[in-house]
Amino acid sequence: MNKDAFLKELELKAGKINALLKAHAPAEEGSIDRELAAPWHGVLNALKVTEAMNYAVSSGGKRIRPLLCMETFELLGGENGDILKPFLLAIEYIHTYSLVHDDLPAMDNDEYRRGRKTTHAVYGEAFGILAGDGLLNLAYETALSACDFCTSEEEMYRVIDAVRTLATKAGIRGMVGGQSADIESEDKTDWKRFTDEGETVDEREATLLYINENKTAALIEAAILTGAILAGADRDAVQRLEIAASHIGNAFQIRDDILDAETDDENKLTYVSVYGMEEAVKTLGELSGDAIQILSEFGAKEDSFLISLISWMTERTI
Ligand code: GRG
Repeated sequence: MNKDAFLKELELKAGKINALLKAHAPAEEGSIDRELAAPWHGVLNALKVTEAMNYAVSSGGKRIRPLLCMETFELLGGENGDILKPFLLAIEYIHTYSLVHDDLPAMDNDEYRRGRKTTHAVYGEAFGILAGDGLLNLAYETALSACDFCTSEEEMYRVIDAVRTLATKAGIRGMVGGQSADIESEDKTDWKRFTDEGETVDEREATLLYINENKTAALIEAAILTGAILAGADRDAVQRLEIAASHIGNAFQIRDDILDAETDDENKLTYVSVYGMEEAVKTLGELSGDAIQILSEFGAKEDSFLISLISWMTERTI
């Protein structure tokens, strides 16, 4: 697919995800939420949290993760799109919550993201925290609503398996674990560890790889794996796709490190600071090539949107 055709298709597909997000945005005013908020309405601004959540979700992300989920579902022959949609929303809610919390003063302390004020910069720190909490819970509430659209017991099991995968990859064995390691690594200056055998090991590489795999790749894995599971992929296929998804996620982070290389403090743990620019570019190409190879085993064509999306993610300049 040539670049122009791809970008046009991307705009169209991301537009569909945006429309879905908009149609399902929690009501800031309106019947159900107003009823829930009624005892406080006019006394406390109980709906401020939904306003902050919607502000965060509607602020123009690329929607890469729901797109990966949708494309994988199609690649694996998924048929019931009604059980897929709740997961497209859930994945973007989790991604958005992670950005909102990452921007908080206690973490990265960023005032701007995607060219707009961050959620806490507009709504205050407490509402930055609460909007993230709200989005995380809404994600699981929404994903489980897929049960309402299951047409068989087997589909019900797929939904449960997909929710479990999402929760694992977003949690301590995934994104939260990676973010925690990233934060712990920030002030670390001595990376040497002495083993019981009396050897000295430098832990910079292992820590970096752990952070990249979990902070960034895990949610991309969740997107691809939930798409495959909902489409009915068997265990072997899911395991193989997990490898491809991990390569894509790690390549995406290396690209991010390359883009940030000029502005980053050189003590910061990044792929470029640990391995150097040349090695970073080489590994990025290998990871993305291996991922595309695996996806092609599942029938993805070289000129398909999915393969173009992966190339774009790993060659991106924004
Ligand atoms: C708070 C538990 C918790 C985790 C935060 C996402 C994250 C983990 C930190 C953000 C910092 C960062 C550079 C993460 C690497 C992954 C990355 C490049 C995220 C941005 O994803 P895009 O480019 O964002 O898909 P858009 O804006 O397009 O949605």
